[in-house]
Amino acid sequence: GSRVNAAPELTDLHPTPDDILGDVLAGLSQSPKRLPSKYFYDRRGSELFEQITRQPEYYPTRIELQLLADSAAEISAAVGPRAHVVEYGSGSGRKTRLLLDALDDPVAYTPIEISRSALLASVERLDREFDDVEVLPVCADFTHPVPLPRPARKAEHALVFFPGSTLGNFTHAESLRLLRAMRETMGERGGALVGIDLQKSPEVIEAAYNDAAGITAAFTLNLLARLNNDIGSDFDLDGFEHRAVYAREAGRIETFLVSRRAQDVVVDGHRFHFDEGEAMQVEYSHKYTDAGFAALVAEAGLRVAQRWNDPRDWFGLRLLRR
Ligand code: AVJ
Repeated sequence: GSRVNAAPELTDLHPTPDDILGDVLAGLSQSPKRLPSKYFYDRRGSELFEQITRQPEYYPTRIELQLLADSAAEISAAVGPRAHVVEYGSGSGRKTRLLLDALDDPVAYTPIEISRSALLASVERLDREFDDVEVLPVCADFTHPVPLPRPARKAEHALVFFPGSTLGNFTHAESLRLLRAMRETMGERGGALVGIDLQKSPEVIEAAYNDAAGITAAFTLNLLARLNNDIGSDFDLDGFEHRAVYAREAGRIETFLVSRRAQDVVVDGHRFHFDEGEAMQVEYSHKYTDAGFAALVAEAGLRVAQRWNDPRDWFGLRLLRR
């Protein structure tokens, strides 16, 4: 942030109730029914997600933080000086802090985050901690084109930062669209630093999405509470339960909200019937192989320029270039 005491100005493109309603009606009209995982992240959802990252079973965050700390010097050398860092889904900003600390004279930081409360809290702290980095926050759904703020000081290149294996929450087609958008943002000389959760024992993966304390279940169910609040739907939170299973062939966690009984839900005057045991799909979390990830980015016109894994090969960081 700047050395003077002005709070960074927020570009607020938060989805409107109509945006949310449109997505929800479209998803509930499909068979099987589905809801977009991006709507997990209201104030409460972002808080619950932070709690998930502290559960003993949820390994990705701990490993990625360690990997960022251990690889800081190599990442900095590979990225080069005076970057404009653009982060997709920045959340609490815990990983950002490590990256900005590692990089050589980063010029600006643009977090793009759908949760306004999480974004405001994280930029307030980062702006105070990094005097020489211009913080340019954008509250937006990063799956839609987002106009990038221009830093006052000229950056040498853009670095897209996409940690957390958030890419894994998207289908193959959606991932390609995102990677191609990142390729545009990067420009000719820029790069992207992407975190990917790697394939491993299904027991380990399933436990991470079914923590014993029930935080992930509360996180999944909060989606319904959030929709009730924001678009006036009448989901009965006691009428659904969390289910997360690892689909080996697809290499992904599939999370569902399962209807405990036959019931109807009304959304903006539209009635949707759920059978007893009907599973509504709410999130994917893809787990990657090295070859699978390299093939995916190649399809988007990118290549893996450098790679870092933890010692057990559970989680990886990949530097992508054109
Ligand atoms: C947001 C991608 C980091 O898919 O692992 C965690 C979200 N959902 N537990 C993931 C999530 C349930 C998470 N990321």
